[in-house]
Amino acid sequence: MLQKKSVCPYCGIGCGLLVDYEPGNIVKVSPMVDHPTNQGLICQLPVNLPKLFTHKDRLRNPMMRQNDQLMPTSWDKAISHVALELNRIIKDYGPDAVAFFSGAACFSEEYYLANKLMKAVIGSNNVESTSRLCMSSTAMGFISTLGADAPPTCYADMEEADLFFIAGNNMAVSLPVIFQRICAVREKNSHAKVIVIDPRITETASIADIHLQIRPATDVALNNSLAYVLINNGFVDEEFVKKYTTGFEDLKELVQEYPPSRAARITGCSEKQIFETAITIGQSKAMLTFWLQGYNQSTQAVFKNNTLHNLLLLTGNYCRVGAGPLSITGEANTMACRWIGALSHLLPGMRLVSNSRHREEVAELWGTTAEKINPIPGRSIIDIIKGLHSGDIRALWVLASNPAASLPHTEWVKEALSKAELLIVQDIFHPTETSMFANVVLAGAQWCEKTGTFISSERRIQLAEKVIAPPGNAKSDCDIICMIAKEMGFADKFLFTSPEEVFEELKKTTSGRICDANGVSYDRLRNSTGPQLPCPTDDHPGTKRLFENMQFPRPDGRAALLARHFQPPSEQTDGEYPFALITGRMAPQFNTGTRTGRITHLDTTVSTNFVEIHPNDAKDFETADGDVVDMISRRGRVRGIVSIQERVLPGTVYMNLHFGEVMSGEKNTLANLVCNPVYDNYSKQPEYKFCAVKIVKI
Ligand SMILES: Nc1nc2c(c(=O)[nH]1)N[C@H]1C(S)=C(S)[C@@H](COP(=O)(O)OP(=O)(O)OC[C@H]3O[C@@H](n4cnc5c(=O)[nH]c(N)nc54)[C@H](O)[C@@H]3O)O[C@H]1N2
Ligand SMILES: Nc1nc2c(c(=O)[nH]1)N[C@H]1C(S)=C(S)[C@@H](COP(=O)(O)OP(=O)(O)OC[C@H]3O[C@@H](n4cnc5c(=O)[nH]c(N)nc54)[C@H](O)[C@@H]3O)O[C@H]1N2
Ligand code: SF4
Ligand SMILES: [Mo]
Repeated sequence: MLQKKSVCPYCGIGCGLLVDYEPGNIVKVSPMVDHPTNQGLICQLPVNLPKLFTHKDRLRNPMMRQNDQLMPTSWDKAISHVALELNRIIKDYGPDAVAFFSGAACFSEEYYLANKLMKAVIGSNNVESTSRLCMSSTAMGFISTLGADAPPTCYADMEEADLFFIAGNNMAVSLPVIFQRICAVREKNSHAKVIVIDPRITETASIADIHLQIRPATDVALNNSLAYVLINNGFVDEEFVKKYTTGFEDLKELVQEYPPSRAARITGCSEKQIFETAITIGQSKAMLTFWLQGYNQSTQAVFKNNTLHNLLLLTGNYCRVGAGPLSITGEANTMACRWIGALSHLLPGMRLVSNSRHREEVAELWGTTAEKINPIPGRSIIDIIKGLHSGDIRALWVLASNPAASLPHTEWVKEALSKAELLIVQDIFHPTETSMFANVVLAGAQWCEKTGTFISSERRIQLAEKVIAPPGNAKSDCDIICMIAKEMGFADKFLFTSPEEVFEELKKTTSGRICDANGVSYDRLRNSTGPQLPCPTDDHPGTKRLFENMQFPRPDGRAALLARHFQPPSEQTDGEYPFALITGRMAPQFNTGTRTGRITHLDTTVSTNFVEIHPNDAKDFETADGDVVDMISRRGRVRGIVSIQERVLPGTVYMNLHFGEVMSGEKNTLANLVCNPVYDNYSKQPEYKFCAVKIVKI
């Protein structure tokens, strides 16, 4: 048996994996024991990966729509059609009529190429990735609080912390390896404490010393109240605040409006619990905070992030061993999407399209002029969907994403996709909810069938190499993007013959930036588990923690304490729509389930979607376990089986996001049918975690 080391292609923790293979066949995936991230740990998702390589739905050839049917075709025909149509639409309607949207499962090299083609050559900033749906609020939180989208901590801080503050993150399900590491710390250190903030009694809450079962969308009020108690009870690290932060007086004044008595009314947590939580924070020696979609997928998402940073800064828990914000990203390469600039306002190397110096720097590296790069940020993905409806966007190119299932308000999204003059879907499977709408489907190679790099949540860059050939005529996403660029007439900027050559170019865009990767080469990565960025030179060991000198990349060098008021979510429950719906994840499925849903073993654990409802509400609505109900919002209707659970708050209901029609075989089981396509104004991340619904028995 042959063996190669690799990196997990699912979540953003970046666990090191060993792939056992024989020629043409992936046999087994197991955890690396000597990997600093997972240290021999693994979750169930990658273990089942070998089954994906031989699945009957794997794309082996590109497909084109003929007489309203998608039929296999040759690469020549598919690429020539894509290039002709893109060029026609650009000529007729201008470059802004074209948009690109990707998931975060691809390699950094692939995002780099697509971004270059769109922003440097086509001249459209409408480049988006699922980082928008997942991490744009965290990114804006970091930018506003500390001056750059630069997560400062590392996983090794977990073994040094004595308090874990876990808010809006069900890590026992979604980030099992991180959860296992925290459980191990707790076993070793009886003083280490866990605070969980979640409206549900989650698997993660089962290890909590304090669980605040907060009303959904009210975290800003809670965080302000915790700051109130810290400030008014002498728990502020005054020297730290004075030397390294700005904004204390404004924050102090604002939080006086959030005494625990008021916060208790807003959040539903008790005054005593709020007080006890603040005291626990104040007394801890090293607090590490985790947060994810319970914060990020909300119209107050960036404010939730800012007010959490406030708690760390007030107590001096920033950028020192064991303390600080440890932000874990969702999909494998979300961090790279942010740093490589696969969002509509960004350029590679943590630069902004709106900054003239940044445009000049990138234009020089891209062999073009700064004028070619549009200074106005492009559309967010929700605004791209609006653009398809209005006719401002005519062509959408989707790479490794399934927006027909992952975006909120499914019928509205599907209607938009069907209006596109050109919908290109580049995936590894067909059908997906999105590929069914495509004019052209491009057959991509998946993990282990191509080579490239991932950047993990702790800024570790790692190489995942090709182990077997892709099936049939499928090609790497790098190759496909280059073929399209060449056919459109831009061969000179896409003369790459390997992902390594792309990496060598990409690297140059990071020089002198926080994401500096100039000390990284494929050879170095082959022989190591990868350094943490920045890593500017060949002999640099990488950077475990950022800003240890407490100099922050804001104009005054200080981190900002930000005074942010609480506001309710954009949609309210009322007599007609009495329940607040939360959507989230379960362990055996990943996102829209195009991969995990196809593995029979996993698929059979739960075969249809369910609605968790509190026993009191179930009594009021006369529903029983196993009843089939429809949940109806102001936008749509979704079906599920009732699961009566003490774990949800009365007045809230919970549903998984995973069950699209391809997985369930039914058109009405996807939570996004009812979700709300409104977003946080600062991050443009949608509010997946709150919408008003009613329940009717079927
Ligand atoms: N098995 C598995 N693992 C995954 C994924 C998967 O699909 N399956 N997806 C990956 C991806 S892309 C991501 S982004 C991560 C997501 O990982 P998580 O963010 O942990 O997952 P979610 O279940 O979406 O939401 C987390 C929690 O937020 C809570 N919540 C909802 N509203 C609020 C609120 O207003 N305040 C607070 N404090 N909490 C709230 C929910 O009750 C839920 O328990 O998981 C990654 N890992
Ligand atoms: N209601 C609700 N909706 C949500 C969320 C929620 O909590 N609630 N969470 C949101 C979040 S955090 C996220 S990250 C998004 C995820 O949204 P998506 O990224 O749209 O969902 P995935 O299911 O991960 O889709 C990834 C696609 O990439 C394909 N793929 C995998 N590897 C490759 C490859 O190497 N090449 C190519 N070409 N294709 C590949 C897979 O087959 C799949 O179709 O969903 C969001 N949607
Ligand atoms: S925890 Fe995340 S990175 Fe680690 S094995 Fe599971 S899915 Fe992969
Ligand atoms: Mo995500």
